Amino acid sequence: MKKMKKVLSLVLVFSMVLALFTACGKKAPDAQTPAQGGSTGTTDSAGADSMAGKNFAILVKSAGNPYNEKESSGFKEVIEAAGATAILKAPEAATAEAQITMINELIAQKVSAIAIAGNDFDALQPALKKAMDQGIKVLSLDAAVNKDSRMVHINQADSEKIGRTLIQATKEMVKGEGQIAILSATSQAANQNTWIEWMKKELEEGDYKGIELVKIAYGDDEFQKSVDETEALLKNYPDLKAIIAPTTVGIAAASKVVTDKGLIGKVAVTGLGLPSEMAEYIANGSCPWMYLWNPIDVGSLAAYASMALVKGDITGAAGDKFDAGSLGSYEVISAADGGTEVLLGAPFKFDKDNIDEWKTVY
Ligand code: RAM
Repeated sequence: MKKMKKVLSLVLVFSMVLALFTACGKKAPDAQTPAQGGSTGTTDSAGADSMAGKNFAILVKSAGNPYNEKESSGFKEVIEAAGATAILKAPEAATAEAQITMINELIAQKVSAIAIAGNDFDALQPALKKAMDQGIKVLSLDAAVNKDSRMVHINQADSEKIGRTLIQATKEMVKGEGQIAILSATSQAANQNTWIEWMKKELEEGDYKGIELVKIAYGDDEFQKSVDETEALLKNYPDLKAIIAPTTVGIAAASKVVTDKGLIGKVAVTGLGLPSEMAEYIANGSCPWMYLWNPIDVGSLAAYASMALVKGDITGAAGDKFDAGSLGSYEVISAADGGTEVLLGAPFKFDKDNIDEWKTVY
């Protein structure tokens, strides 16, 4: 019953995403097919024999971020269904130093694989290379580490589409006029930085004469810091018309501040948000609409890729193919940073019409 509802809502969102993008005359991101989303209820136990007794680690950016917890839960479910052990790690703060300590602990534990959402693109290289030199399979998910620090990256959605879509959405929200700001995660986060680069490119290349990007602020994926940074933006730029937060922590904090200060309708918030955290802000109009993918599926796909690397089914080279259970089959492709990646799917658009269907899913 629950599964059926999930499938139905996926079909609903799939058609809405297409309809909405088409209606706006914008290039739609390749919409995620129902078969690729919301897969968490069904994992297969294929490969259980060969995986038994092995330890698979996931090391996310930081603790206390529900997005990261959902990634880890998707990872754990798939690993345990295969008869192996999942080790879930999350540092207190989203720093490279804290992750390096944890990588060294995992090397000492002789885990079979480490899936990491990197807090820095380059700084983890010595630790991750050491892991790979000892036969540990290393992959990144969510936030990539550089190509020499990983065998493959699990990318949640096309970075260019995320960046460009967020600017196009903001233009629509501010009716083509006004100052806008970005509230990001940490200044070192590779995923946010890539999306911001694409936002800047869209601003340069498109028709955005009336729009001025005044500031990029960093809330470090900490709720209170993101609140403080939002308040500073509103104080320093009293004419600000929109805040783009490409982080689930930042978008919720910015929406709360705009709501608490009575600025709904004056300052629009958009970005990447968890439906469960953003439903109230989409309902009250502080965030007219936003985007995201299924973070549980990001973790699940990383788990399937980890096992495929350990089994030797893939090496992480472009053209490698592997089975990701109910998520479907995936192919390793070349990534823009010179390494390789696996692309989960397309982002969904969440607005007043569909948010209630999603707020209980993730
Ligand atoms: C935050 C994290 C994560 C990112 C999401 C959108 O939770 O920074 O890395 O993918 O936002």
